Amino acid sequence: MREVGFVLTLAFFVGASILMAVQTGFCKDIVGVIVVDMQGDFTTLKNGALAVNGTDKAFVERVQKATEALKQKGCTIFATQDWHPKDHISFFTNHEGKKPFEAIQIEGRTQVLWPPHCVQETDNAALLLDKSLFAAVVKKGQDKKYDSYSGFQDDGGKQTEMAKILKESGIKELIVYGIATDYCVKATAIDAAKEGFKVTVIENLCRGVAPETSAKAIQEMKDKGITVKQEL
Ligand code: VGL
Ligand code: ZN
Repeated sequence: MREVGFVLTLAFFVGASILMAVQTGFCKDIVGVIVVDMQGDFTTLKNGALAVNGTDKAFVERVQKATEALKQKGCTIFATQDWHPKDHISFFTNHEGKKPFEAIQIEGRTQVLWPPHCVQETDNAALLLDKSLFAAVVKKGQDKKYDSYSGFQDDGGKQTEMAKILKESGIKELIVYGIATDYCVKATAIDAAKEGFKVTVIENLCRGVAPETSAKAIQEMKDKGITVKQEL
C-alpha cells in the first residue's frame, strides 16, 4: 500500500513538471527553422552570379543575428544549400541560343534559365552564416536533369532527406526565411506546409528576385495557410 502511494505521488510530480515545462515554453524544441540558400551567389555582398536585390552585408548580418537568437531560444536550425553540377539544366549556358532569365518548357515544366550559380565546391556556393548554427544542411539541385527550388524535393519528384530529418528531430512547426522569396523560400515553405508542418515565413529576413513575383509568392503562401510575419 505504501508503494502505491509513493508511485502516485511521484507520477503527480512528474506530470506537474511536464505541464509547467510546456506552459513556460520549454518545449521550443518542436520549432525548427529552415534558412534557405544563404549563399554567396545569391548576394550582392559576394558579387554573386545571381545576386538578389537587397542582399548586402546588413541583410546577411541581420539573418545571422536572427538565427542566433532563434537558436538561443531553443529552436533547431536547418539550412538548404543550392548545389548544382556544372552541366545543370537550369543554367542558360547549357542551352544553345538562350539568354539568362528566359523561360523554356522542359518535359511540360516551365524552367527559368539562370546564370550559372552555386556550382558544387565553388567559393560562392558556400553558406554565408556560421556553420555551427546548423543541426543539418540539406543540399539540393544536384541532379543535372532537374531543378530544385524546394528543400524537400526536386522537379522530378525526388525527395531530399529534409522531411525525414525534421520528423526524426520531433519538429512540428517551422520558421522559414532566406533567399529567394519568389523561388526557393516559396517552394520550401509550401512543401513544408504540405508535409504537415505549421509554417511561418518572416518577410524582412527574405529577399526576392523581382518585386511582382515576390508579392505573388507572399499571397500564394498565405492562400496555402502559411503565416507571413513582417518581422521575427
Ligand atoms: C534559387 C534560382 C535558382 C533560389 C535557386 O535560391 O531561390 N533561385 N536557384
Ligand atoms: Zn539554383
